[in-house]
Amino acid sequence: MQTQGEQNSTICAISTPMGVSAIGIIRVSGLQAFSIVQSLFKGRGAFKEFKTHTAHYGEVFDPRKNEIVDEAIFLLMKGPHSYTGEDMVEIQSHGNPVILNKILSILVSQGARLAEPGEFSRRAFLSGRMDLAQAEAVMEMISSQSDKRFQWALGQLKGKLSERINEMRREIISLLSQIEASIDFSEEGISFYTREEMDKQIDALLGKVQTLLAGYEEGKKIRDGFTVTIVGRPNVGKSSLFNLLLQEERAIVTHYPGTTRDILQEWIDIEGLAVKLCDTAGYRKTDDPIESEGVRRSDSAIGVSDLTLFVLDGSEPLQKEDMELMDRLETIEKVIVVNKYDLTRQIDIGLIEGRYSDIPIVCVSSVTTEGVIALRNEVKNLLIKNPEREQPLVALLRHKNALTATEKALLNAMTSSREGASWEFVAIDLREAADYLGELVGEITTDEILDNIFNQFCIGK
Ligand SMILES: Nc1nc2c(ncn2[C@@H]2O[C@H](COP(=O)(O)OP(=O)(O)OP(=O)(O)O)[C@@H](O)[C@H]2O)c(=O)[nH]1
Ligand SMILES: [Mg+2]
Repeated sequence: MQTQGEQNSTICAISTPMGVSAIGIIRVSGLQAFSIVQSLFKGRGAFKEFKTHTAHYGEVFDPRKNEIVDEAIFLLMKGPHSYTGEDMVEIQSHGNPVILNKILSILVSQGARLAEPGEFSRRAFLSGRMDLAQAEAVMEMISSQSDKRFQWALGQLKGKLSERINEMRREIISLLSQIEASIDFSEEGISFYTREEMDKQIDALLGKVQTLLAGYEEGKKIRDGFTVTIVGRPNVGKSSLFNLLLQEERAIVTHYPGTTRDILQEWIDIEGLAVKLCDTAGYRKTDDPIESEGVRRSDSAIGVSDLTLFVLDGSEPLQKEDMELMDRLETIEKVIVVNKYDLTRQIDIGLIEGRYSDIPIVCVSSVTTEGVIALRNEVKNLLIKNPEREQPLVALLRHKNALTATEKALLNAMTSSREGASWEFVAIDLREAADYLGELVGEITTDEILDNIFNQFCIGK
């Protein structure tokens, strides 16, 4: 928890990664930002007279030693129109850690304090520049490894989720004021809402909350990544397909059946989605203890997958073991991949289509790469069920928990209302629902919640 003094102090941090680079950036924010930076600025003009959002060339001067440290560009932003909402300066010097640390130490000697992780964003939240869900989006954007995750985080930063939450919260508050009016005028026999009207309104709100919650599983996967596992009997070309999708000769490929014994996992990008791709040991009944363990491991990998690529060898007729494995995968979402399509076809595709009519089939060659684009598209379409989603996506556990609590409070309100409980009881549950939504966007918050969120940020953000 921060004291008032700590919150009012001027903070500084290196905001670029530590290492040698063309430029490095130091951020300074707070009431004294301009006067502190002025004391190490050797250039034309004075910070208190500069216009906001202007850049100034100057030398960085160490008043303690009376020496020049570097040349830099000083970007000045006056509060409230800055990231933190306070007066800010960004010093762009040469990207050498020795220089950057030297500048930092001068700033501290002149009265600034080293920023804690996420403190710039915390100040942005406290000054009302962004709400809590938006502040969380900042961190998500920084750590995004895939395009889809980045797009989701950007949508949240732009307030997509917050708007929806605030809208629902306003609706609940308006219901509450109707109830209060009904209570106030109840002695005169005036009621502003009938029970049916109230039920309808609560039901509509519940629907909105449940729609948001329904997107959580997909949102979580977009954030954390999907798992796709390649399965099939030995020698059908699983490892060859794994290498092809990975674009790297990662797995050992030989013409000996039973080559892969352990599970190999690598992250790949499938049309903007982060996917953990797993190659497994070929499925067959065997007395070899190593291979049996491989098959057992394949089974558990399949159990935690979002999708399996069930590989068949197109240059051979369908085998008993293929069908046995297919039965084992009955409840698992899958794509049938007919591999070795460059060779003379022996497999009867019509037979497979007839037998497994509801499972998509893609023909590929791991040698010529034919069909791989179609396979990637199929995988993406199966992982993302609702590409045209208009609803903001909920992907953070904190948001899911707040929405689940809101849902529960609304259900309680609904039960009270239907059972004819007094308006006061309905109001208590509705007030609770509004508070949970308020927590999500940070209208209602505690230092503990803020510490939990911002401590996960990096220093300098
Ligand atoms: N012509 C042709 N050969 C392929 C293709 N895919 C794989 N092969 C060959 O098939 C043999 C087996 O390939 P792997 O990728 O090791 O097969 P696997 O399914 O991983 O085999 P196990 O690890 O033993 O279960 C190798 O000789 C590959 O070169 C393909 O699309 N076309
Ligand atoms: Mg293999």
